[in-house]
Amino acid sequence: MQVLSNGVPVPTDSEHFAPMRDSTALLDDPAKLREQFQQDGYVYLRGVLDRSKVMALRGHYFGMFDDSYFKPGTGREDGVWSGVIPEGQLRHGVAGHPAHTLVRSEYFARFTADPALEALARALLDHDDVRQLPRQIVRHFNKGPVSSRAHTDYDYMDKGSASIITMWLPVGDCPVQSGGLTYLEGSHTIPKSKLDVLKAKRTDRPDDTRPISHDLGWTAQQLGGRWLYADYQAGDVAIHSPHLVHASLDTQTDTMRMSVDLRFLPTSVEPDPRWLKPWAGDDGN
Ligand SMILES: O=C(O)CCC(=O)C(=O)O
Repeated sequence: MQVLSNGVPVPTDSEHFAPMRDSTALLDDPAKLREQFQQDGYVYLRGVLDRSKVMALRGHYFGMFDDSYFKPGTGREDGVWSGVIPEGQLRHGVAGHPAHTLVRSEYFARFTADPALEALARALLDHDDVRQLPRQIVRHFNKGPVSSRAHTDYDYMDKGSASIITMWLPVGDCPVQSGGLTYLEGSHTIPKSKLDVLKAKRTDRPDDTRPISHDLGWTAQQLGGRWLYADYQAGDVAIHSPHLVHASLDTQTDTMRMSVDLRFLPTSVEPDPRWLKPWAGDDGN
Protein backbone atom coordinates (compact mmCIF):
# COMPACT_ATOMS: atom_id res chain seq x y z
CA MET A 1 0.00 0.00 0.00
CA GLN A 2 1.25 3.48 -0.87
CA VAL A 3 1.80 6.05 1.85
CA LEU A 4 -0.25 9.20 1.18
CA SER A 5 -0.73 12.62 2.69
CA ASN A 6 -3.69 14.68 1.47
CA GLY A 7 -3.99 12.15 -1.35
CA VAL A 8 -0.43 12.82 -2.60
CA PRO A 9 2.01 9.84 -2.54
CA VAL A 10 4.90 10.17 -0.09
CA PRO A 11 8.18 8.61 -1.31
CA THR A 12 8.98 5.67 0.96
CA ASP A 13 12.40 4.49 -0.20
CA SER A 14 15.03 4.58 2.55
CA GLU A 15 16.49 7.88 1.32
CA HIS A 16 13.17 9.63 1.90
CA PHE A 17 11.36 7.74 4.65
CA ALA A 18 12.84 6.32 7.85
CA PRO A 19 11.76 5.30 11.36
CA MET A 20 11.92 7.85 14.17
CA ARG A 21 14.62 7.38 16.75
CA ASP A 22 13.14 5.58 19.77
CA SER A 23 14.27 7.39 22.93
CA THR A 24 12.31 5.24 25.42
CA ALA A 25 15.55 4.01 27.05
CA LEU A 26 16.27 7.62 28.14
CA LEU A 27 13.05 7.99 30.13
CA ASP A 28 14.94 7.69 33.43
CA ASP A 29 17.62 10.19 32.42
CA PRO A 30 16.06 13.66 32.01
CA ALA A 31 19.32 15.38 31.04
CA LYS A 32 20.07 12.89 28.25
CA LEU A 33 16.46 12.95 27.08
CA ARG A 34 16.61 16.76 26.85
CA GLU A 35 19.88 16.55 24.95
CA GLN A 36 18.31 14.13 22.47
CA PHE A 37 15.30 16.43 22.10
CA GLN A 38 17.51 19.43 21.41
CA GLN A 39 19.57 17.48 18.91
CA ASP A 40 16.68 15.93 16.93
CA GLY A 41 13.85 18.42 17.60
CA TYR A 42 11.70 15.53 18.80
CA VAL A 43 11.64 12.46 20.99
CA TYR A 44 9.50 9.39 20.46
CA LEU A 45 8.72 7.46 23.64
CA ARG A 46 6.93 4.15 23.88
CA GLY A 47 4.59 3.06 26.65
CA VAL A 48 4.56 6.33 28.61
CA LEU A 49 0.84 6.10 29.37
CA ASP A 50 -1.15 3.16 30.61
CA ARG A 51 -2.48 1.47 27.48
CA SER A 52 -5.80 0.57 29.13
CA LYS A 53 -6.47 4.24 30.00
CA VAL A 54 -5.71 5.31 26.43
CA MET A 55 -7.97 2.62 24.99
CA ALA A 56 -10.70 3.59 27.47
CA LEU A 57 -10.52 7.18 26.17
CA ARG A 58 -10.90 5.85 22.62
CA GLY A 59 -13.94 3.79 23.64
CA HIS A 60 -15.43 6.71 25.56
CA TYR A 61 -15.07 9.05 22.58
CA PHE A 62 -16.34 6.68 19.90
CA GLY A 63 -19.16 5.78 22.33
CA MET A 64 -20.59 9.26 21.66
CA PHE A 65 -21.26 8.57 17.94
CA ASP A 66 -24.19 6.90 16.23
CA ASP A 67 -24.04 3.09 15.86
CA SER A 68 -24.13 3.34 12.07
CA TYR A 69 -20.66 4.95 12.06
CA PHE A 70 -19.05 1.63 13.12
CA LYS A 71 -18.59 -1.68 11.39
CA PRO A 72 -21.20 -4.11 12.75
CA GLY A 73 -19.78 -6.60 15.24
CA THR A 74 -16.85 -4.33 16.29
CA GLY A 75 -16.45 -2.58 19.65
CA ARG A 76 -16.24 1.18 20.20
CA GLU A 77 -12.63 0.92 21.39
CA ASP A 78 -11.80 -0.68 18.04
CA GLY A 79 -13.05 2.44 16.23
CA VAL A 80 -13.59 0.62 12.94
CA TRP A 81 -15.47 2.71 10.38
CA SER A 82 -18.53 1.25 8.64
CA GLY A 83 -17.90 3.38 5.54
CA VAL A 84 -20.99 5.46 6.37
CA ILE A 85 -21.11 9.00 7.78
CA PRO A 86 -24.28 9.07 9.90
CA GLU A 87 -26.90 11.55 8.73
CA GLY A 88 -26.61 14.78 10.68
CA GLN A 89 -23.09 14.07 12.00
CA LEU A 90 -21.59 17.48 12.65
CA ARG A 91 -18.30 18.78 11.26
CA HIS A 92 -15.35 17.67 13.36
CA GLY A 93 -14.96 19.59 16.59
CA VAL A 94 -17.80 22.11 16.25
CA ALA A 95 -20.19 22.64 19.20
CA GLY A 96 -22.29 19.49 19.60
CA HIS A 97 -19.68 17.22 17.97
CA PRO A 98 -18.21 14.57 20.35
CA ALA A 99 -14.66 16.01 20.07
CA HIS A 100 -15.95 19.43 21.19
CA THR A 101 -17.78 17.81 24.11
CA LEU A 102 -14.82 15.60 25.03
CA VAL A 103 -12.25 18.40 25.40
CA ARG A 104 -14.61 20.19 27.80
CA SER A 105 -15.22 17.11 30.00
CA GLU A 106 -13.89 16.09 33.42
CA TYR A 107 -12.98 12.73 31.90
CA PHE A 108 -10.62 14.37 29.42
CA ALA A 109 -9.20 16.72 32.08
CA ARG A 110 -8.24 13.66 34.17
CA PHE A 111 -6.65 11.99 31.13
CA THR A 112 -4.55 15.00 30.13
CA ALA A 113 -3.47 15.65 33.73
CA ASP A 114 -1.51 12.37 33.76
CA PRO A 115 1.58 13.09 35.91
CA ALA A 116 3.80 11.22 33.43
CA LEU A 117 3.13 13.92 30.81
CA GLU A 118 3.89 16.79 33.15
CA ALA A 119 7.10 15.08 34.32
CA LEU A 120 8.21 14.83 30.69
CA ALA A 121 7.41 18.48 30.11
CA ARG A 122 9.50 19.45 33.14
CA ALA A 123 12.41 17.36 31.88
CA LEU A 124 12.33 18.66 28.30
CA LEU A 125 11.69 22.30 29.15
CA ASP A 126 14.21 22.14 32.01
CA HIS A 127 11.80 23.96 34.34
CA ASP A 128 10.21 22.85 37.63
CA ASP A 129 7.00 24.81 37.02
CA VAL A 130 5.26 24.04 33.78
CA ARG A 131 1.70 24.43 32.57
CA GLN A 132 -0.43 22.85 29.92
CA LEU A 133 -2.31 25.15 27.55
CA PRO A 134 -6.11 24.81 27.68
CA ARG A 135 -6.41 24.50 23.90
CA GLN A 136 -6.08 20.70 23.76
CA ILE A 137 -6.92 19.19 20.39
CA VAL A 138 -8.70 15.91 19.67
CA ARG A 139 -8.23 14.72 16.08
CA HIS A 140 -9.97 11.87 14.38
CA PHE A 141 -9.92 10.75 10.76
CA ASN A 142 -11.79 8.06 8.94
CA LYS A 143 -10.42 6.68 5.68
CA GLY A 144 -9.83 9.42 3.12
CA PRO A 145 -7.34 11.82 1.49
CA VAL A 146 -7.17 14.24 4.42
CA SER A 147 -4.26 14.96 6.76
CA SER A 148 -2.40 17.81 8.40
CA ARG A 149 -0.16 19.69 5.97
CA ALA A 150 3.57 20.22 6.49
CA HIS A 151 3.90 23.03 9.03
CA THR A 152 5.66 24.18 12.18
CA ASP A 153 3.64 24.71 15.34
CA TYR A 154 5.14 28.12 15.94
CA ASP A 155 3.33 29.49 12.89
CA TYR A 156 0.09 28.77 14.79
CA MET A 157 1.21 30.20 18.16
CA ASP A 158 3.55 33.05 17.30
CA LYS A 159 1.91 35.56 19.66
CA GLY A 160 3.53 33.86 22.62
CA SER A 161 6.80 32.34 23.80
CA ALA A 162 8.60 29.79 21.63
CA SER A 163 9.62 27.94 24.82
CA ILE A 164 6.89 25.45 24.22
CA ILE A 165 6.64 21.77 23.38
CA THR A 166 3.91 19.72 21.74
CA MET A 167 2.99 16.19 22.80
CA TRP A 168 1.21 14.02 20.23
CA LEU A 169 -0.61 11.03 21.66
CA PRO A 170 -2.08 8.31 19.47
CA VAL A 171 -5.38 7.24 21.06
CA GLY A 172 -5.29 3.66 19.84
CA ASP A 173 -2.67 1.79 17.83
CA CYS A 174 -1.70 3.78 14.76
CA PRO A 175 0.51 2.11 12.16
CA VAL A 176 1.68 4.20 9.19
CA GLN A 177 -1.35 3.20 7.10
CA SER A 178 -3.70 4.56 9.79
CA GLY A 179 -2.23 8.03 9.43
CA GLY A 180 0.03 9.13 12.27
CA LEU A 181 2.35 12.08 12.73
CA THR A 182 5.51 12.33 10.63
CA TYR A 183 8.52 14.58 11.28
CA LEU A 184 10.88 16.09 8.73
CA GLU A 185 14.33 15.06 9.93
CA GLY A 186 16.54 17.92 11.16
CA SER A 187 14.05 20.61 10.14
CA HIS A 188 13.96 22.37 13.57
CA THR A 189 17.22 24.13 12.65
CA ILE A 190 16.02 25.54 9.31
CA PRO A 191 15.63 29.36 9.43
CA LYS A 192 12.00 30.50 9.28
CA SER A 193 12.75 32.68 6.23
CA LYS A 194 13.63 29.54 4.28
CA LEU A 195 10.30 27.93 5.22
CA ASP A 196 8.32 31.09 4.50
CA VAL A 197 9.49 31.37 0.89
CA LEU A 198 8.06 27.93 0.17
CA LYS A 199 4.60 28.72 1.43
CA ALA A 200 2.89 30.13 -1.63
CA LYS A 201 4.61 27.83 -4.12
CA ARG A 202 2.86 24.51 -3.80
CA THR A 203 -0.18 24.58 -1.61
CA ASP A 204 -3.80 23.47 -1.73
CA ARG A 205 -4.59 26.27 0.76
CA PRO A 206 -3.48 29.45 -1.01
CA ASP A 207 -5.42 31.66 1.43
CA ASP A 208 -3.72 30.29 4.54
CA THR A 209 -0.20 31.62 5.19
CA ARG A 210 0.64 29.04 7.89
CA PRO A 211 1.04 25.63 6.21
CA ILE A 212 4.11 25.01 4.04
CA SER A 213 2.59 22.49 1.64
CA HIS A 214 0.24 19.53 1.33
CA ASP A 215 2.92 17.75 -0.75
CA LEU A 216 5.39 16.11 1.63
CA GLY A 217 7.69 14.76 -1.11
CA TRP A 218 8.07 18.24 -2.60
CA THR A 219 8.60 19.77 0.87
CA ALA A 220 11.45 17.35 1.65
CA GLN A 221 12.97 17.97 -1.77
CA GLN A 222 13.10 21.71 -1.02
CA LEU A 223 14.34 21.42 2.56
CA GLY A 224 16.27 18.15 2.70
CA GLY A 225 15.82 15.41 5.28
CA ARG A 226 13.70 12.28 5.38
CA TRP A 227 10.15 12.02 6.65
CA LEU A 228 10.30 10.06 9.91
CA TYR A 229 7.50 7.70 10.89
CA ALA A 230 6.60 5.42 13.81
CA ASP A 231 4.42 2.37 14.24
CA TYR A 232 2.56 4.02 17.13
CA GLN A 233 0.87 2.03 19.87
CA ALA A 234 -1.63 3.27 22.44
CA GLY A 235 0.40 4.69 25.34
CA ASP A 236 3.20 6.12 23.15
CA VAL A 237 4.00 9.84 23.04
CA ALA A 238 5.83 11.80 20.34
CA ILE A 239 7.07 15.20 21.51
CA HIS A 240 8.32 17.97 19.20
CA SER A 241 9.81 21.43 19.14
CA PRO A 242 7.62 24.29 17.80
CA HIS A 243 10.16 24.71 14.98
CA LEU A 244 10.15 21.12 13.67
CA VAL A 245 8.38 20.70 10.33
CA HIS A 246 5.78 17.95 10.62
CA ALA A 247 2.60 16.69 9.00
CA SER A 248 0.37 13.65 9.16
CA LEU A 249 -0.40 10.77 6.83
CA ASP A 250 -3.73 9.76 5.35
CA THR A 251 -5.83 7.15 7.08
CA GLN A 252 -6.10 4.25 4.66
CA THR A 253 -7.40 1.63 7.10
CA ASP A 254 -10.96 1.03 8.26
CA THR A 255 -9.59 1.51 11.77
CA MET A 256 -9.92 5.23 12.41
CA ARG A 257 -7.07 7.43 13.61
CA MET A 258 -7.71 9.24 16.88
CA SER A 259 -5.05 11.39 18.54
CA VAL A 260 -4.65 14.20 21.03
CA ASP A 261 -2.17 17.05 20.89
CA LEU A 262 -1.17 18.96 24.00
CA ARG A 263 1.17 21.89 24.60
CA PHE A 264 3.31 22.61 27.67
CA LEU A 265 5.41 25.64 28.54
CA PRO A 266 7.15 27.03 31.61
CA THR A 267 4.72 28.97 33.82
CA SER A 268 7.18 31.89 33.73
CA VAL A 269 6.76 32.60 29.98
CA GLU A 270 3.97 34.30 28.05
CA PRO A 271 1.55 31.96 26.24
CA ASP A 272 -0.18 32.83 22.98
CA PRO A 273 -3.60 34.15 24.13
CA ARG A 274 -5.36 32.18 21.37
CA TRP A 275 -4.36 28.97 23.18
CA LEU A 276 -5.93 29.90 26.51
CA LYS A 277 -9.46 28.82 25.54
CA PRO A 278 -10.69 25.27 24.96
CA TRP A 279 -10.27 24.14 21.36
CA ALA A 280 -13.15 24.10 18.89
CA GLY A 281 -12.90 22.72 15.36
CA ASP A 282 -14.03 26.06 13.96
CA ASP A 283 -12.04 28.41 16.21
CA GLY A 284 -9.87 29.43 13.26
CA ASN A 285 -6.61 28.79 15.07
O1 LIG B 1 -2.42 14.99 14.26
C1 LIG B 1 -2.26 15.72 13.29
O2 LIG B 1 -2.77 15.48 12.19
C2 LIG B 1 -1.43 16.96 13.39
C3 LIG B 1 -0.97 17.24 14.78
C4 LIG B 1 0.01 18.33 14.87
O3 LIG B 1 0.34 19.00 13.92
C5 LIG B 1 0.65 18.58 16.16
O4 LIG B 1 0.39 17.83 17.10
O5 LIG B 1 1.42 19.54 16.24
